[in-house]
Amino acid sequence: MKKQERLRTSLSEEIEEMLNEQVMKEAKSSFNYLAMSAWCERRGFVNSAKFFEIQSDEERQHMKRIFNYISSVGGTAITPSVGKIQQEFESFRSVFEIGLDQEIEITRSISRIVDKCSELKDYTTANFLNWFLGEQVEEEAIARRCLEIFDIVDQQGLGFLMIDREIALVRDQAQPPADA
Ligand code: OFO
Repeated sequence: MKKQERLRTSLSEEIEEMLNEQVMKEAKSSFNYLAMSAWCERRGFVNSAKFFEIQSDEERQHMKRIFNYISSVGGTAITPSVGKIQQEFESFRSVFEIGLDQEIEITRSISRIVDKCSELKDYTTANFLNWFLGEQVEEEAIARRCLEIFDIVDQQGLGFLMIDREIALVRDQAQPPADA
């Protein structure tokens, strides 16, 4: 059956597997951001809660974009299981550090798929993934800017309040990728 299905798609088994793994990573990122949003909300950091909620929605869009691509080129898109999601965080700052690490890992993961696409001459998928590479430049810049705010502002009492206010502005100030 598997062989029969492969005859109907130009997608190699290897790339299909990597794309499905990426679907899972985007879904996990979405849930991670949702947990971060709830953590911020519980501590009264309402702007940061909103910030992470938006991030979560975006990751879900990314997941769907890849999921739909797999289907549209005749592959088998797999609904992901994401495992356990971290709900508690050491500090306000650590939430943003984890966010940046997550974005960096996603960038590397997409780059690995693009590498594999070059090796297998799958230019269609490489072209599809280009959009994600542009998006990652923006997302990493946003996450780094958030951490810069922590570096600039004194991290206690009123400082936390200022950080939370500044976080509300970060997405508006970010430059969109050229082809977004
Ligand atoms: Fe979809 O991982 Fe970032 O934005």
